[in-house]
Order: sequence, then structure tokens, then C-alpha cells
Amino acid sequence: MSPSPRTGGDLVVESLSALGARTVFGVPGQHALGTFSALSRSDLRYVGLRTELSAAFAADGYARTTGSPAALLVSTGPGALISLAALQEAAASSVPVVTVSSQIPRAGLGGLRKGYLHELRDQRASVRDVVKSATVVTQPGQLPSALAAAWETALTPPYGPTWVEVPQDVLLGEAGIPPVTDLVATPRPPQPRAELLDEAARLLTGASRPAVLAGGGVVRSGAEEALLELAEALRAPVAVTFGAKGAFPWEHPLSLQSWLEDRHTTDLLEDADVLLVVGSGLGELSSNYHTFRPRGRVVQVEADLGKLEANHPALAVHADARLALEGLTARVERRPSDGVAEKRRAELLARVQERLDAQDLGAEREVLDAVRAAVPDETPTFWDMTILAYWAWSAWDARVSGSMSSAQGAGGLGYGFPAAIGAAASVPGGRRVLAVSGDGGAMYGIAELATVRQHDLPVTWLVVDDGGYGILREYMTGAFGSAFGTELARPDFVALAESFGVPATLTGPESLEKDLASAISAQGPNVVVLPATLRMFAPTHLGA
Ligand SMILES: Cc1ncc(C[n+]2csc(CCOP(=O)(O)OP(=O)(O)O)c2C)c(N)n1
Ligand SMILES: [Mg+2]
Repeated sequence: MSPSPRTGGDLVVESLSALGARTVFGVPGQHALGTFSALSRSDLRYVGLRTELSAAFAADGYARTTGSPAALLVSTGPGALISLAALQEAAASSVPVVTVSSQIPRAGLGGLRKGYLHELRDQRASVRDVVKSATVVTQPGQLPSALAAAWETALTPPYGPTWVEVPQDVLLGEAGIPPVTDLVATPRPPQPRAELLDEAARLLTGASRPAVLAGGGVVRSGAEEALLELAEALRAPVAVTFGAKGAFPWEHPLSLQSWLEDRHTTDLLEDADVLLVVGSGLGELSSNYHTFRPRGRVVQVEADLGKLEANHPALAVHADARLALEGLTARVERRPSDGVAEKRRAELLARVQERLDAQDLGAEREVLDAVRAAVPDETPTFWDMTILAYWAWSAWDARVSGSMSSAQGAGGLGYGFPAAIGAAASVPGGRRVLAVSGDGGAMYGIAELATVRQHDLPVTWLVVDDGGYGILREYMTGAFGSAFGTELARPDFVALAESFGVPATLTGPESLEKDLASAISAQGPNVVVLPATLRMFAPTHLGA
């Protein structure tokens, strides 16, 4: 039998391999079968999820854990559209995900309304608002370069999702060119301009109360070491945003940690005479809900041009965070420690604790402490939109940079479990990962219990079951006196997980640490269900 001719689908798979992909996530569809058939002939590992929402979240989790782009395969129309809510998170959190979507045959492109199944009038227009770039490939010979460009764009700071769509007949047609091996992507991070670094260094060196707010750009660019060096040189205290957990050592004498929803932290940052904001757009969650009013000079280092000065006037440095921090470290004058910043830091953290102590939040703090005690430092953790996660945004002491990820960028429910699946699949043989979801968010990805079983992925999934959309119940009761639409019938999560062949444990606040630790040290996937009604700490931005 003669070997089947190589197709456009082979070009997709060969190109992704040549660019460095090892694992691809996705869901097949009729128009995409050329790619899936080629996958079966390749060395790429395929992890199929049960919805495109979960597949795109898994790609996000993979990319955050590895720092490399994740490849995602989706099909035309509904498959493409369902992935978008998850890609919005990748866009908001600057995560490199390269999506290859199928399309209807070329004969129907251009809004000809021929009525192909899955047809959209203009599929690319639907995705454009979400992704960094969207390309339609119309000839097989275009595929390698189109994919290399998408890979490069995804990995150019600010990282983000990119999109290449390929009509069914291109995927099924002959490749027409030799196998793709020599294909490179060369992302060019934005370089800080020397005169801006000189000026920023002059301001920081001359500051009497410098401070730093470090955002997710520090993690994405691998600038943790440069951040530490700069902070120590300036003796400047450092707060990290929820997207930058672990970017600065939590217990460092200059660490303000990440209590950004606490007015005392806002006050300290506002009081800086020069505030360096690096890798953050100062969005809602990084500015105590836009109540932050810096009184000193702001220096903002940001790779995403549109976020520069979007919230506050600043010395705007359009640059990759690592390059800028290294440039600043080389320029600033080192100052000896006079103990002042350390003292202000200690006072701040004491005030934060006092504020918490004055509220009746013992149960919440114990649950979070139990999870922290059960989870090894280097274990990646993925948090859904649930009350325990909002606690973790502020209170979780991530001990390794990038070890805490959440949907804090776009806030889409259903992130935690599938993103953890992507991270667990990021090394051959699997890597233990923790996912944390509420009962509401758990239902978004519940079908992925089949995926962790099928691929034997070592995900430990903690489900906090409070019988409803707890945060909305709390908000509505607070705002309107009663809640509506927030109470949920839900399955017996333990029995349900077991029906998928995934071992599950029903725990309680007292046994949580022990049960979670033993789940984490077990083999394969497992679920721990914690029935508990947790509350949020009081906000400090209302009335500010
Ligand atoms: C896709 C999407 N739909 C709706 C929401 C609104 N939302 C935010 S939190 C939440 C409730 C989540 O409930 P659960 O997962 O049980 O967590 P809990 O608040 O009870 O801790 C909802 C519906 C959202 N963030 N994303
Ligand atoms: Mg709930």
C-alpha cells in the first residue's frame, strides 16, 4: 500500500512540532479532521477535553506553567465560539495560546451564505475582539509561516492568544511542500528606551519613600530576580498583584505581600513619593477597585502599550518588565538600609492582621491555612472564581513564582479544574497540580473528570460546596436584603467523581489538611469535597 499523501493537516502538525509544541489540547470537529488524522501520525501528545471552554482553559494552564505557547485545536463555528470565553482569560492575563481553528471550505468563505454546517458569516470577526491576531490561511503553502507568525505574536510581550483558521479543504488537500522542520519564531520583546530608564533611575534614586507594585508582567517575563535586586538596592517595599503571586519573596523584610484590597496597603502605596508600577495596568483588582490615588510620581513599566497611563499619569516606559528592571538595577544608586521601609512594612502587615482579627473570619482563615499546609511549595495551584480563591488572591503565600494562577484577568467561571489539567499534562508522565473550585464553578468543568481519568492526570481537585453561588448570595443579600437565583441543586460530588473512576473524599474543616495532603501524595486524579459556607472579609474600598 502506498503511504497516504501528506495533507494540509500534516503541515499544521509539523509546523507546531517544529515550533516547539509537545502537547496539544482540543476537541475535534468535522472540518478539523484533517488535522486530527495528521496528529495520529505525529509525536505530539493530544489531550482532548470535553468542551472547547475547558480545552482553552487547559491550554492556558499549560502555557502559564511552562512559559511556552500552548497549542489548541478547535472546530468551526460553535467550537470556535465556545473557546472564546476561555481565550479572554488568556488575553487578559497575557498567556500565550496558539489556536488553530478549522473553517468551512474555501468555497463558502466571504459571507457567501451557502449554508455549510457550523458556518458563521465572518468567523474571524467574532474572534478578533479576543485574540492578539487572527489569520485565515487560504493555501497550504501559507501554513508554516502563518503558524510561525502566530507563535511569535503569542510570545511577544504582552503575551496573549493568537488564532489561525484553516478551511476544511486546505486541511484535507495535498501538502504540496516538503515536511516542515526548519521553522522558527523570534519574538522581540519591547526594549526600554535609554532616556526613559535614565529618568526613571534618577527619580527612584532621589526618592525618599520609594515603593514598588509588581504585576503579572514580572512573572511572564521572568523578572523576579531583577525585581529583588532593584528593591534591595533602593530599600523599596514591594507589593505584588494577584497576577504576580510569588514574584517577590513573601517573607522578605521589604515584602508588603498582596493585600491590595486592604486600605492600609493602598495608603502605603499612595504615600510613596516615587512609585514604580511594573508589569501592571493598575486595573480594578490591582487598585483596590480604582480607589487608588497615588500622590507621588508614578513610573509605569508595561509591555502592553494601551495600558500605559490608562489609569494614572506616569513616566511611561513601554518595555518588557525584565529588560526594564535589569536596566534600572544597573542605573540606580544603592542605598544602605536604614530600617525605615522594613518598619513600615511590619506596621502595615500588623494593621492588615488587626483588621482581619476584628472580623469573625476564623473559619475562613483556618481553611486557607489547612490548604496551604497540605500543598507543597512548588505545586502549581489553579483557582476558580470562588470565595476561597478571593481569599487566596490576598492571603495565599505563594512560595514559588507562578505557583498560584487564577482567572483574575477576565474572571470567567470554570477556569480552575481544566487549567489544572493543562498544567498536569505539561510534563510527560504528569505533574501533581491542585485545582480549587466552588460548587457552581465545578459544574462548568465537571465533564473533565472523564479527561483526568482517561489520561490519568495527577490533578487533586478541591471543591468547596456551599450550595450555591456563594459570592453572589453574599453580594445580593448585602445590596438588596435577599438573594435570588443563587441557590443550586447539585450532585453528590463524591459519588459523581467515583462514577468516573476518580477517587473522592468527603472532608470537613478539621480533617481538610490531612485529607488534602493524602490526596496530593496519592497517584492519579482525585477529588476532595469540603462542604463549607465561607464569607469574604469586609471590603475597604466602599465609601472611599
Ligand atoms: C462565565 C461566568 N458566568 C458567571 C459569572 C458570575 N459569577 C462569578 S462568581 C459566581 C458564583 C460562583 O459560585 P461557586 O463556584 O459555587 O463559588 P462560591 O461563590 O460559592 O464560592 C458567578 C456565577 C462568571 N464570573 N463567569
Ligand atoms: Mg458555591
